[in-house]
Amino acid sequence: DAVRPVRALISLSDKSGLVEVAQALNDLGVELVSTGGTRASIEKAGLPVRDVADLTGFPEMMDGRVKTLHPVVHGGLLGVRNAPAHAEAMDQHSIGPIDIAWIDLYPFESTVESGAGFEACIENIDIGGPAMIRSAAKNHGHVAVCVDRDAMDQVIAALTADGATSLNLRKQLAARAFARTAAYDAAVSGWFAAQVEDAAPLRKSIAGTLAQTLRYGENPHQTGAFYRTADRRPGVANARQLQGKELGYNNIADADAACELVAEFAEPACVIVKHANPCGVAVGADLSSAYQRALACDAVSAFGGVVAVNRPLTESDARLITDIFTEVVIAPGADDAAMAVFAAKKNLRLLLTDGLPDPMQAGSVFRSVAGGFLVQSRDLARITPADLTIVTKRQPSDAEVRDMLFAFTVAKHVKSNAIVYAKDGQTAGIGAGQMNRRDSARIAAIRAREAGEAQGLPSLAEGSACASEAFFPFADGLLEAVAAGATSVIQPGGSIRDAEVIAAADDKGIAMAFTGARVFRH
Ligand code: 93A
Repeated sequence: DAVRPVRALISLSDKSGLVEVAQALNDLGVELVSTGGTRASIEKAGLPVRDVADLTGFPEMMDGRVKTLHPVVHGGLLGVRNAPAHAEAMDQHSIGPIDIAWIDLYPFESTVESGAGFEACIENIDIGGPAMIRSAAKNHGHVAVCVDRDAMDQVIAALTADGATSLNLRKQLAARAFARTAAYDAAVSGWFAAQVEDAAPLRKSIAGTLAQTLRYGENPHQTGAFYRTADRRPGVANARQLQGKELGYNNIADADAACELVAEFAEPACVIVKHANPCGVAVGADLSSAYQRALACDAVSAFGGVVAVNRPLTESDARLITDIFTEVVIAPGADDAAMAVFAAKKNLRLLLTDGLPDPMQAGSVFRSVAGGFLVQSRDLARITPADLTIVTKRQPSDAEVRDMLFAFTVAKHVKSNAIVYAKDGQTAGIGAGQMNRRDSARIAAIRAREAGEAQGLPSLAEGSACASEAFFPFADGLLEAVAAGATSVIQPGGSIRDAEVIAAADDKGIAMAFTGARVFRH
């Protein structure tokens, strides 16, 4: 199993450590063969090295695109030394064995990262390098393949100690080599898909790079990791963390939920999220007022929540937000004075996104199921006044229409069944994730009543718009909303009992609009 190497092929774009390794191999009596640039570096250090062109009998050509793609190179890497037919072929065609290959590949990933243009990225797709790495790794029975300096050091250590590489070591190196070429190809395919306008959005959004290994997943006994996709949408994955403890799995999920919702609003807005659902959402004249109004919806749930805003934060905003315990703040920016206020709260995680995710940007959403995963396009439903059909005798006022649309936008970001009461650009009560709509309507009513009580006011749902993210299958849910104080209702419509639900609305004298679009979220 031990291989005493006679010849090594070295082909590196990044020449750091090259001379040191070449010297070590030379001292160990291993002959060196290299491609143009690599050979020049070794020669400059005064060490003996052969040009691969001497072996192939062909010069490097086509701007280096073809330098090692030749039977003499691949035969030397792939030939099974103890297979008679292979040995005969090597003999017949003067193919000398190559026992060590150290190859690093053109720097495709860093070229893309640097923002280089299309042609430069294409030219940095290595063809000959991966071919050699795969040849050498396949033939690990006879060849030690190195894809980084660390692997090369392991080989030199083995040669220094035993004068040979063991099969066990060569197998480990081969596994690492195939992992490297797979990752390289994934980077190429992900980038390429993103260059093609109509490329399947799935390919574009699942081509991810590891952003962070998480301390754990949703629970401490689960592992977790965070990947960034190639579409570079502004938001939590591309945010800068300025301070605070390391982000956890749930922090990231909640920060995303908050940031995606707050980005829906044109006016200064604030969203407070707990357990993936908003507990307070409001717009205001400025962020401070939006935050105070969002907090007033449900100050109990807001404790330890995630706060998202859609404008850069100022000092006064930061003072208000740091008044209660908040886990994460995510904003497009923050001025120096605001950052100084946050800095005093060491544990608070401050994320700056330098932009907002475009709610209308196409993309894909995934969810795993046993033995597979589901993919769907992002929910791009956006309801405008023109989309509404008023189905009741009473027409809503302009203020009611504004509240309806605000409430429906929030409902799109609440787990189903979702009921949202809202008034004057502020949520009054949110009912999330119940298995029947009437319960969601009741829970939202309790929140609105308690929030009112906390401020010495009647229920915040008095005079509110009620949004339901899917149709009311019966009149009972609508009647709960009316009992809570709602004077207008917005819902998709489309139930076989719509007539019954409309009749109940007319009976109570409220205004109701159908959107025609459902915005489930599970
Ligand atoms: O252009 S290639 O795809 N065609 C080849 O035949 C080839 N052979 C080696 N790229 C090729 N390489 C790559 O050249 C290696 O992977 C290495 O990264 C680089 C080293 O080139 P040089 O020694 O000329 O600096």
